[in-house]
Amino acid sequence: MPVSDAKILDIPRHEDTRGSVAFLEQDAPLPFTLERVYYLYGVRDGQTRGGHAHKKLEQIIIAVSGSFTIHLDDGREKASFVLNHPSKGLYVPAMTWRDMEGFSDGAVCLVLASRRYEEEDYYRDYNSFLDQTRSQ
Ligand code: T46
Repeated sequence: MPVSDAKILDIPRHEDTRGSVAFLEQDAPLPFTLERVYYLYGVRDGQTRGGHAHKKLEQIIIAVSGSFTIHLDDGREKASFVLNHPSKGLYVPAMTWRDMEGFSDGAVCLVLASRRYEEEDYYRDYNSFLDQTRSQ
């Protein structure tokens, strides 16, 4: 899928003097059926995550605390996003290589995913990923 399909979603929320609550429901704005939730935390200064693409998995990635940068690559075009607010989610389509860096101290990266964990869904070798994208 083209990296231009990646986009920042505004997560609906309610704010009042007590604070805020943000919520995602099917189609509002979740664009896929939710199959898995996972989160990254305790990522140390200077560490990177990602370094792979998924064949079929779609995701929404949210910085529920702190900030980090995601670099996306569809084999032709690249785009980078800074996530730094819990009211913003980044939709990442399938067949998108991602590298994540610049995690702030205490950052928590929440991921809503369209599929369960399957190692067979991963491209972990960038050249294999490129070969596949260029043959499509
Ligand atoms: C992404 C970023 C934000 C599991 O066993 N189950 C799971 O649900 C997950 C997500 C991971 N794992 C195992 C597989 C690996 O041995 O945990 C290890 C590290 O996971 P991964 O290689 O997926 O690398 P991350 O954690 O940097 O990336 C994950 C997502 O896979 C990825 O799509 O965008 O979080």
